[in-house]
Amino acid sequence: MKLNLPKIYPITDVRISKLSHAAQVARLVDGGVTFIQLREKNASPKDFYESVKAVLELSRPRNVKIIINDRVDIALALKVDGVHLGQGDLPPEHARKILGERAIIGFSTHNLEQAAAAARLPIDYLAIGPVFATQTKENPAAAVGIEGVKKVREIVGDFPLVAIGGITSKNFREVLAAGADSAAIISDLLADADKISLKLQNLLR
Ligand code: 3NM
Repeated sequence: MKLNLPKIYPITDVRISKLSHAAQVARLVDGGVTFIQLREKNASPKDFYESVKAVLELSRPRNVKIIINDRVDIALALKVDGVHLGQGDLPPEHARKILGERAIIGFSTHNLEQAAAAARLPIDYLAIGPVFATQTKENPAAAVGIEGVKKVREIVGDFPLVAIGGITSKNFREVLAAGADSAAIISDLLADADKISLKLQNLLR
């Protein structure tokens, strides 16, 4: 079944928010978010596992979907809703075999060729990025811009499409108008942790 993506797709970041994953999720959920990716590039697998467990205690009773970045093992261990994989992670076909048909699998792409190839994989959505310059990801690919999002939309038809990289409350409407179903956002939402809910109000309005 085709995945129905929400317009805003927040991704957690402990360094940027200076909050635990669970504290970020609590604020995001209070702000009305229903779909969140947990991204952790620094903690040990055990610490990330514990963080995910704490998040699930909060998110499950509230019906919020949680997607884990990279770690198929942790997603499987905790029966999380899904995973988001990068070009260098376990290939999506294998993640699908491990996690089963019901898991949500997202896959990052950084150019038109990768996006075209991704649309033929057993995934639920693909992400294109960075759309704009970003400080959040190490060694990002070249920004594809609004034109890149439009081209990916043309190439992938109605495949669920997330745009990521440098998206803010100022440019996210343009990104959606270019054809993205959803805008994934880290720093603009989380950099000032006390304003997460205000930022969301502005975005979701
Ligand atoms: N992936 P911000 S860009 C995690 O291009 C990530 O695939 C990207 O953070 C990609 O909203 C990116 O702070 C960082 O720019 C997004």
